[in-house]
Amino acid sequence: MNNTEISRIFEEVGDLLEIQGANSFRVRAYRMAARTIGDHPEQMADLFAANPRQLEEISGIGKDLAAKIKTILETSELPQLTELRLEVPAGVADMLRIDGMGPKKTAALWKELGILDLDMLKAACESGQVAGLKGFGEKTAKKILEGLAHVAESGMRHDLAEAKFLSDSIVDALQLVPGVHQVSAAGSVRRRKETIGDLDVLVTADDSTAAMDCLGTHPLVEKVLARGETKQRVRLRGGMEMDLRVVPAESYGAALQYFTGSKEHNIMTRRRAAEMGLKINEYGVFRGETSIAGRTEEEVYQAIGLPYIPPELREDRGEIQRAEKGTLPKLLELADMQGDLHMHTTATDGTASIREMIDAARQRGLKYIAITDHSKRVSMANGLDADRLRAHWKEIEVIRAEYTDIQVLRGIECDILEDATMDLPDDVLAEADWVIAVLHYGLKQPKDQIMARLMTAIRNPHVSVLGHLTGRYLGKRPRAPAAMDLKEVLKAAADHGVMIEINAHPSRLDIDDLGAAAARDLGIPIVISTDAHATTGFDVMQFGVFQARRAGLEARHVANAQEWTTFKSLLRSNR
Ligand code: DGT
Ligand code: CA
Ligand code: CA
Repeated sequence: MNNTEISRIFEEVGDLLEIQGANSFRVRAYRMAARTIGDHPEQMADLFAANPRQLEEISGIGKDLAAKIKTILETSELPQLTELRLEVPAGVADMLRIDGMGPKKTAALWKELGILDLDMLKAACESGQVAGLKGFGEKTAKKILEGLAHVAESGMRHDLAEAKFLSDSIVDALQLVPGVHQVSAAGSVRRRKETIGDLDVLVTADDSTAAMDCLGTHPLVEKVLARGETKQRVRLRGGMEMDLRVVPAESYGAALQYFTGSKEHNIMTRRRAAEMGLKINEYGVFRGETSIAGRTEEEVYQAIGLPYIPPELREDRGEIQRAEKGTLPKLLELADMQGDLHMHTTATDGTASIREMIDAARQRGLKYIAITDHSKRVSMANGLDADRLRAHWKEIEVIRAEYTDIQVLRGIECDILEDATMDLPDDVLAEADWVIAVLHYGLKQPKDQIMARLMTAIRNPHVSVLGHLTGRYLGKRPRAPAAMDLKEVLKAAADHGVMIEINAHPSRLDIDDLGAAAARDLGIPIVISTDAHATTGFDVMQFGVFQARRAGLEARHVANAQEWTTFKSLLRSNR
């Protein structure tokens, strides 16, 4: 169990306790512990292995929670959570996935109206029952219906970070099995799609038994759903499912190509093969009965007259034509990233100090960063007003002077208010090295108002970049993007020299791949930033890079993949 998984267990305990109406201090203790553990730079398992007492000494943990962490580390589960899951129906907990529904509203619907799942909730909204409930009303009922539609649309998909973690863990375990030769993730995880339906893994092996036994008894596996000669399907902890396929070595490349997909890309490769008088399937490329390729993916693509196409591009978005013409992009890589331009400190809702964030960034080899705490509208995060922000910037100035190998920009993540004004006055923004303009509130406003707000930010001469532009959330608690004419926003950004962020947080990935490609086509420099709220927050950069690769971006398209001197020349103050 890693910190993320332990953190998720505590978070779920907190949610279920709150739905049950437990003491708010108790609920808060679990939530805080979840966050502390999730953000902790060292693994709980390592701390525990070194000295079990160390867990108790972490601030916000204490004896009681340390004992629970011990149980989780030793047994991979927490009996308390198992009990809570029995007491609170799964369908009730599902209501938390609806945008705007917290534990309080969920509890009211469950206890007052006896609503047990999303279908019952939909019916109760439509019949007016929900609107009639104290504290709800017409508007809330309508919002819940919209949220329900969005949940239904996004289905039970999981975010890439969770899926990739599970997939990597199992690939690593399979690699150690004697007699297993090649192992690879396939499917949407390999294509780095932002959300994942199920996991797909391929192996070649002398005999399939050992590989399947390894998977069947893996600690992350909850249940073996089916097992045949060459295919096994399992359910993992947390609900994801996975297909393992054992394939012959001479077909490995063909199977990897086939099961990596996408289905749409495969339709195009199959069509192309047919036009060449060939047949392509998961066993190989065939001329008549004779296999002419199949051992490697390179060989498969070569057999149909194409260079290797990176998995991230296999979505039938013109990659076959580009491959044919030899114009595939040389995709951005994680190692290209030089800077990170969106992060928080203890001045607002971060858990690390300015100095700790700078040190962690240096350790990761970053050459420049921007410290961008919240503006005052985000009162929940203790957002900064002009005075506090200026004091914060002073502090950054003093600290950054101590460093010669990293540039530290004095930044701000400034809210664009509901009435289409900026949360901080122009004279303050003018003093910043880096201004991220964002929408946090009023995301459900009508399109015209959202557009007016974005235009305010774009026309502001001090705004450097639009952060997490659409405001969407992926994963367990999905939130729809704000209504906007994206093309028009991007055109205006291009005209006014405003950059566009790919927020690398796996539950945001905002702007998405298609949006990033559209921005690139308009010549807008893309910035990929982590939005780190802790020193460990830098680790999500990879997910931003994956999204950029899916957009077909090269290093030259990404502002913070440039050397400091080049990046510096892109700053507004230097133009
Ligand atoms: P997911 O799991 O919904 O996130 O998406 P994928 O792409 O992983 O889809 P999945 O797991 O259903 O299948 C894995 C790959 O197998 C898929 O990307 C392409 C291939 N595949 C599956 N079914 C078909 C099919 O009916 N036709 C073709 N050509 N390929 C298929
Ligand atoms: Ca899949
Ligand atoms: Ca599958």
